[in-house]
Amino acid sequence: MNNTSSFLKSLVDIECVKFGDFTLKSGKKSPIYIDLRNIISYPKILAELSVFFEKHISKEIQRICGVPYAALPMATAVSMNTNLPMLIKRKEAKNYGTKKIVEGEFKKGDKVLLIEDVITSGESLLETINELESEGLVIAQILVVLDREQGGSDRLKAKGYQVQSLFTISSLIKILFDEGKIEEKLYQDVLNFIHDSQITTEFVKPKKKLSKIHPNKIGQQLLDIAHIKKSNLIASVDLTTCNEVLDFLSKVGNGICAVKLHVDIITDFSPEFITELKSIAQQHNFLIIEDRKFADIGSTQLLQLSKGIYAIASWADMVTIHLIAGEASLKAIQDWDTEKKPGLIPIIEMSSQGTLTDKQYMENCKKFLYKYKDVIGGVCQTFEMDSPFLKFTPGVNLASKGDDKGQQYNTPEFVIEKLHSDFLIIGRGLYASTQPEIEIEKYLTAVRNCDIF
Ligand code: S5P
Repeated sequence: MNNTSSFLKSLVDIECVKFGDFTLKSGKKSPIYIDLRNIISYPKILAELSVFFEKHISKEIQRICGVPYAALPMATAVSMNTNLPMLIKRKEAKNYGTKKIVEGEFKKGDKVLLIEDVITSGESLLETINELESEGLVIAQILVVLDREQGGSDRLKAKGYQVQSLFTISSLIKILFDEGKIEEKLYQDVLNFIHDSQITTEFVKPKKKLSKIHPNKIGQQLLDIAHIKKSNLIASVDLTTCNEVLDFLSKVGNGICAVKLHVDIITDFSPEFITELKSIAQQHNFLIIEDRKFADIGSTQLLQLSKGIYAIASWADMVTIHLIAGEASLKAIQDWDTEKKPGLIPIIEMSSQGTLTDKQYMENCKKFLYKYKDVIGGVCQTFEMDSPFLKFTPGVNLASKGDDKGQQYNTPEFVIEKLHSDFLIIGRGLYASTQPEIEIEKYLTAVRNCDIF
């Protein structure tokens, strides 16, 4: 028996891997149960595990960090054997003294090996990655003891992280079966279980095509443009002078179906800017979204839409709106009897780290969101919009995973194939490029390869 087989058999012996009839948290039945926490009661086995890890550690690694809690003793063992210093990421920042989230010595740019016990959805790994990265650390390698093969590694891959696992469930049970430790029926049951228990959240659902029909006139216009131009890209232009905005749009206009502005950050705004903007939009055939994120009582919102130097409703095809003020604030716009009214794109779920738009918030939005015909769709990440409402997703970037101010990015492929978004909102990925006219082609290729048109 080789080292791998004897190690895996010992995991069964110490009941870190159990077979039977288990009911998971989700209510689903499982023939296998894995909990590697018990390994701390068997120091010899923990030491053996450390040797498996050590074989894979890349030379550039400067720090080791375990995802709390199960992987902390594993990281400690590896650290002691390799003499690589360890870091601990706290579950919560201390609310006294230094308020540190990462304990141990490090400097920005240090290359970290992240160690995890089991990967299922990849959620806790992602959380740890975000926190370490926001401290300036670089995730150079991720090693996991066991991959449950339920889609977690793919999810991380889509975000640009390669997960290396020492073992997978299927390799584990194959070895146990070959060694006569489990019967063929159990072997098959576990394989079927893996097959049937792919994570059915945001990232493992079938592909969808961009719809062609929308009940709202502006929604329909947006879909028509997207299909004609074979582009579901919305350029978010957070530039601060009229010329910069217009110049940028003249470079990317042919590749986008809409532009999203924050008009209030333009330092030299004048009504002429709007005239020129509309002319470029017409020339290149794209719509205009003002990302005003209204978030007030209904009557104030109507004033904000129609008055002031921006008079947004007079030129924006669509506007964004928070639903924090409740249903009445949406209804006020719906009931507003005016000649020109923009389509509404409520913000249901934000892309930023630590956003308060949790599941409960989204469920509350859902209770009234679909009742209003001015609503075209919503800004969201994992939240699934009911058809025919359209899903708009910001936080898209081909080259970056986030910034140091809370933004979190996904790749275009991930956003379309795993989050099932209809429209991708891209800001710095385009406007911060020195050659946006070349950069947009990369985004267009990425979305066209997803086969949604
Ligand atoms: O959750 C959100 C909602 C929005 S509208 N997260 C976001 O980033 N946005 C906006 O999308 C944000 O205000 C910015 O204008 C754009 C993203 O820009 P980027 O440079 O980070 O791509």
